[in-house]
Amino acid sequence: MAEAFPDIPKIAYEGPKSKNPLSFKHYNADEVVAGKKMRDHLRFGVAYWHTMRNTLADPFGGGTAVRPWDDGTDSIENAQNRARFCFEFMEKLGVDYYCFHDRDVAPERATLAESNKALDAVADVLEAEQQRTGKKLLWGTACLFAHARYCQGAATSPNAGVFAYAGAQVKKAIEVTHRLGGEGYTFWGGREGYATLWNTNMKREMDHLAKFLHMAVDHKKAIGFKGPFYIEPKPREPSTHQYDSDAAACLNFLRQYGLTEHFKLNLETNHATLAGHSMRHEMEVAIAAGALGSIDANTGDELIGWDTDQFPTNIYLTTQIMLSLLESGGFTTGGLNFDAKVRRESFEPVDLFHAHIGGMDAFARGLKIASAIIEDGRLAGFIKQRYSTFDSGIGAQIEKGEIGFAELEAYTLKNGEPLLASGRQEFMENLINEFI
Ligand code: XLS
Ligand code: NI
Ligand code: NI
Repeated sequence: MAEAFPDIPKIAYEGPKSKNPLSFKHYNADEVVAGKKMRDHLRFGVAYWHTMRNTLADPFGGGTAVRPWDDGTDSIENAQNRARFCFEFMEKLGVDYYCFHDRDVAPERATLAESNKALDAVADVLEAEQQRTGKKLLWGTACLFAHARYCQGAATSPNAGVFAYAGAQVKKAIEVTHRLGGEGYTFWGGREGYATLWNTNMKREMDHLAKFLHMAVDHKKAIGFKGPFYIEPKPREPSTHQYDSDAAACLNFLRQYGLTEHFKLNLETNHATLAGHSMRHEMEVAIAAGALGSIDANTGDELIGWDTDQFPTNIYLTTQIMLSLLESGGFTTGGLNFDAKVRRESFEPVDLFHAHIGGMDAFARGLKIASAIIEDGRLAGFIKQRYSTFDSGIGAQIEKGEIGFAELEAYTLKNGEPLLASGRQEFMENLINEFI
């Protein structure tokens, strides 16, 4: 089989002085930073839907992507070839993981049985390619938002037949993920929300979503799939409001319906900002609940109010992400999946390389900077000091839960006005910039 990227060699680390755009300036897979190889900290993944399937259409115009290896048909053969080319891409790029939706890798057919058969036929190739290359599946998922039957939701559709179809589809997607040794499985409920409350019974829809997720947990146990389930929060788009709107809403939903122990979160930068949060905020919410699972690494545009899914290049952003990640102990099953697409103007195959190389280098720098900040210790030292009144005396008693309002009143009557220290925000911002 001819190569998809015949002119592109394996991308090598050439260091910061290199002027070769098809080289890494900072990502050096086997270099040890903070006690671990960079590849093991970062666990990069290629998003099949963007890299292999996105035609780069937007609401104002059709696709522009030039992908000579794809014959444009929905034949099984084309799907299988595409799968092989995805592995060529990962090999040349030196990325260890990939993620897919069932309908990215294989075409949807007229019946569930035929669609499942198509998926199996492509999974055969994915499995063989994984064995050939050692590449791994970070997570799988089911596309419950593209087909017309899901226009009013999948697990939250008002139609029980649609709920059933979605369940059957997820059953198969989990099985295929399991077969391919997937390290996790993601639920992103793009249409699990509403377009208008005028036609919606929110309570009933949320109850249904919870039932659906419980069924998924039961099935996972039944087939022995050990990887975690992830919920991927997003506030809206395509729905007006998505029930999994942000990390806190997801965690509350999971808790309310007794699902907490079975789910972690897959956080996406662009979704965080759409929800009115920073990515670091979302990460800290998840980490505080012991629920950080994986990351969809991308970024939005400050001036465009939708999920533009751009490749992350902002070192300040990657530093924040890596700082929270390192402080939390790093990934176990998760990774940095580039849920990102090249711009519509960047239609050549080589642009896929530029995009991923840039994202990988940006995260490599974020990792090194975050590790240097931690090693330096001043940031953590300041924060520790800032809360030090809770380390002893009345503060320690509060944290231990030993006292109540009566003791606080007695303390305050005796001690009067507390002595407050500056928050030093500008000092801290300057300190971070020392490292960037
Ligand atoms: C869309 C989501 C989607 C999920 C997988 O906004 O990011 O791509 O990651 O279904
Ligand atoms: Ni995503
Ligand atoms: Ni997204």
